[in-house]
Amino acid sequence: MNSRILRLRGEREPGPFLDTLRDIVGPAHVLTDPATTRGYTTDWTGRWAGSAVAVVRPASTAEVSDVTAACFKALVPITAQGGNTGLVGGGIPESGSIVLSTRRLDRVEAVDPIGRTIAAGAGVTVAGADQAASVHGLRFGVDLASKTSATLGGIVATNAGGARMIRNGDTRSQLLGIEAVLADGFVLSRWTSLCKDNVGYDLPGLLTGSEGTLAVITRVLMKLSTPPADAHVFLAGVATIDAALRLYDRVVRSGLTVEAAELMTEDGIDLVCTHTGAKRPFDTHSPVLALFEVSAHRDTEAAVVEILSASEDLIDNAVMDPPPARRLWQLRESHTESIGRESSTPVVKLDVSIPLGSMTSFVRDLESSLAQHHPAVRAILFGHFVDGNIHVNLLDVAKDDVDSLTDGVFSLVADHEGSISAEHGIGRAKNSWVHLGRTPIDVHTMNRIKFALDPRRILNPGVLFPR
Ligand code: 2HG
Ligand code: ZN
Repeated sequence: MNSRILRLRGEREPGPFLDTLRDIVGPAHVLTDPATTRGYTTDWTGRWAGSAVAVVRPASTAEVSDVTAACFKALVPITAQGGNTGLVGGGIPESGSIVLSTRRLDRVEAVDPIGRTIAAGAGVTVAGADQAASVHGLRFGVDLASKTSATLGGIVATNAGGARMIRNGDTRSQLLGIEAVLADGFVLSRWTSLCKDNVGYDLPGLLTGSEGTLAVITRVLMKLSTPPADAHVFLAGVATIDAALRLYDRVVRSGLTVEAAELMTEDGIDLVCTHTGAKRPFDTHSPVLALFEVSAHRDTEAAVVEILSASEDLIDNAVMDPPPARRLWQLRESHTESIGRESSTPVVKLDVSIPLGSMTSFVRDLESSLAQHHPAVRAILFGHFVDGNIHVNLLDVAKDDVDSLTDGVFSLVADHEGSISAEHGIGRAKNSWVHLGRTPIDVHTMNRIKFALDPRRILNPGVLFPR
C-alpha cells in the first residue's frame, strides 16, 4: 500500500528512493521493519496510528537537507518527529510518508553562562538541555512532565507551554535563533543571541508552533533562566477554582514570585494514588488542589506560612516541601500516565484555555453537559490554571463518540471565549475545529504562508490544515 501511494505521488519507485536515502544517512538509519518503525508511527496514548515508507534518522543538518531535497523531488511527504511525546497526532505520519526522526541531532553545542543561552541540536531532550544548563548554575526555561523524552525541536515545533510558562513565558518567547531545513532542502539560519534585533519578519517566531508544516527544525538557540534563590512548593486543598484563584491573588500580592501554579482535582489525585502507589497528601478531602511553587530572595518558607495561616477562609488543608519537592510534583506529573492506565479506551485529550474569570462557569457547564449527554464518560481536569490552561481528559469514550464529544467541548470553549489549543497544538486531532479559534481571513493567510514555504505540500500533510 505504501509503495502504491509512492508511485501515485512520486516520480520514483520506493526501492530506488529508499536506496537514495540509504546513501545519504547510511543503511542502518533507514528503518523499514514494522516492528522497529511502530514506535515512530504510533503515539503512546494509543489514539494515533499511522504508517510510513521508512523512518529516516539523519545525524546532521546536511543530511536533513539532502533527505528533504530527495523527498521534494520525489514528492514524498515528510513528518518530522522528535521524542514522539505529542498529544494531538502531529508527529504521526500518514501513509506514504517518511518519518524524519531528529533524535540523532542530539548535541548540546554550547552554553553561554554570561549571555544565558544554550545552542543545541533539535534532538536534545528538554532534560538534557536542563542538565547542561545546571552545570553553570542555570536552568532551561521550559519544564514538562515528558522532559526526558521531549526534544527541543519538538517543543519549538509545538510552541510548548508547560509548568514554568507562568514564570518564563512560552517556548516562542525563549527562542532566539533557529536553523531549519526548508521543503526544497535549503537551510535557513537565523542565528543570533541578540535580544534586540529588529530586521525583518520574525521567522523563528513563525516556525515556532508550525508543527512541522513549514520546515524541519535542526538546531535552536534558546534563553536560559536563573533558578530562584529560595523556592518552596506547597499544595493547598480548596473548595473551588475561584478559591484557588483568590489564593493565587494573595500569593502575588504578598510579593512572592510564582514559579508554577498547577491545578488538580480530588478525582485526579485518587487516580494517581491508585496507579502509582503514592500516598494521599493529607487526610481531609477537597474537590480542588492547587500546587504552587513560589520564591523570594530569602525567608520564602516563613512567607508561605504567613499566607497559609491568613487564608484559613480559603484553605481546607495544606502541605509544604522545599524543592525539588518530588513528592508533591509527582502527584501532578503522574496525571497523564495514571489517566492513561485507568481509561478503558484511548483517552480523549482536549487541552484548552479559558479566561480566568470564566473558568468556574466553563467547568460547571462542561460537567453538566457530560452528565446529561455522556453519563458513562469520566472527566479528569487538571492543568496550569493561572495560564487559564485546563487539560480536559475524557476517559471511557466509545470510538464513535469521540468527534461529537470533542465538538461539544470545543463549542463550550468557544462560548466562553477560550482557545481550543492552549499548548499542545492542533495536529491531526483538532484540525477540523481551527475555525473556532481563527477567522476565515486568518486561516486563509496561514494557507498562503504554507503555500509560499511548502508549495508541494510535502511537509506534514494532514496536520494543522485538514486534507
Ligand atoms: C501536562 O501538563 C501535559 O502534564 C499533558 O501537558 C496533559 O495529559 C495531558 O492532558
Ligand atoms: Zn500541560
